[in-house]
Amino acid sequence: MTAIPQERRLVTAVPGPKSLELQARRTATVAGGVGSTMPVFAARAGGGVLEDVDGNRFIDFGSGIAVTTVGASAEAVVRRATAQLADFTHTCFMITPYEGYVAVCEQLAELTPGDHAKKSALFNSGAEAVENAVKIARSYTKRQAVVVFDHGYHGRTNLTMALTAKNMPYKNGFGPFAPEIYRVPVAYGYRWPTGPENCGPEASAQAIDQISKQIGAENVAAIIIEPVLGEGGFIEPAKGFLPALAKFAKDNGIVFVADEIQSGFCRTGQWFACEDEGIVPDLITTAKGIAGGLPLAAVTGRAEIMDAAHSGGLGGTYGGNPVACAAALGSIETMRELDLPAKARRIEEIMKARLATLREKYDVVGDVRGRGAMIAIELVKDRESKEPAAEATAALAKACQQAGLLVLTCGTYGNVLRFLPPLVIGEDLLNEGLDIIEQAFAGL
Ligand code: PLZ
Repeated sequence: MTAIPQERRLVTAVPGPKSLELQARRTATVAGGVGSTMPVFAARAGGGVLEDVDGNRFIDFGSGIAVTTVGASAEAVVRRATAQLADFTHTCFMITPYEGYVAVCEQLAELTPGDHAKKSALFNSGAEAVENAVKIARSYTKRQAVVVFDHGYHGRTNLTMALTAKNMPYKNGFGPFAPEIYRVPVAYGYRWPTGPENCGPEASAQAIDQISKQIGAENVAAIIIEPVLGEGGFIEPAKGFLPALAKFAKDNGIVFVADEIQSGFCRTGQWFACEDEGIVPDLITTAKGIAGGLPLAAVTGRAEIMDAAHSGGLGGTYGGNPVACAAALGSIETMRELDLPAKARRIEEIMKARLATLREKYDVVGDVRGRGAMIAIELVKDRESKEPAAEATAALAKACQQAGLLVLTCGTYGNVLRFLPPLVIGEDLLNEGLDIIEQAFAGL
């Protein structure tokens, strides 16, 4: 493995000539519905840097949407996945099982919150994990309704489109959607009408009231929530909201599902974001960071719930592919060895300090929030009306990208700049990335 130099370097225009050439081939042959944030094609990546086909090196504040937490070519991931590739690529766990799958489930049982007996099932993508959490919860409770939240994101398959809040680009024209899905308010502190201090109790009371009156708690199989909402805008539910819903679920025999696909695996400074308020979910869905870039996802939870589905009821040809499992074991090993939760907390410290000065300087910065290496700026046209500033957000992201920093946007209103650096990024690169963000604001 050739380690990629950990430095930003721009040697051509962005995009450069080779990327433009590939772009033309892509336009001719890749479906238009598949978009890309960056106009450049990747050649290699590792640590906190992504190099394009023209030799430009970008500082990576995106991690392929919170996936390459350990970097895009972490030593232990490459070593273990390579060894597994040489042994066998696939047998299908449903046909001939193998140890790697079991070892990943053991790790999940150990690392996820709670000391109860746990079991897991492995899948290929986050959306697939969420779909299976719903299957398992329905099987266990013998109920059908599923409760999700404003600004929630859970995937692009038919069931998970129904669970996802935002119409464009995820749902528009793709219906009809799955039935028995109900959406209730979430504790979005920054935009709560009576202020962030009242938000937790008021939002949880509203959500619980709607569930009770509109669905009936006794009909609800699962409540599914991201402990820090990702695509919806890096919204940390105001304090008290998650515990109130978890308690309501427990009191009413509802399976409480934490979707930690984006927030999990060290991202927020803890192994899982729901630990922040001591939540012990009945089921937890994971993907993204779990396997250092290889496709793997899981549902982990209370053994009695996980065992509710009949034998043969859960699975899929590739679920828990042996190479992806080997990569996951390498990724988890790296997280433990480098103490990546601590690294995420350090990233938060550095970023929050720098972004606080931006907030003082520029009125367009409405809110700075997030935890660990899951940090965001919400942009507004003015602080009084909080009218979302989507155009400024897009312009800032583009300016950063042109200067050699890969940043992403998110949010229901498209007005959130989000930062998801690999947790192994060097502090120099992190600070250089923040310099570029500062310059982008200065040039707005
Ligand atoms: N649940 C909380 O964040 C994936 C998707 C971006 P898949 N988020 C990034 C896009 O435009 O498709 C995600 C998530 C949470 C579920 C998912 C779905 O995970 O692996 O993309 O299916």
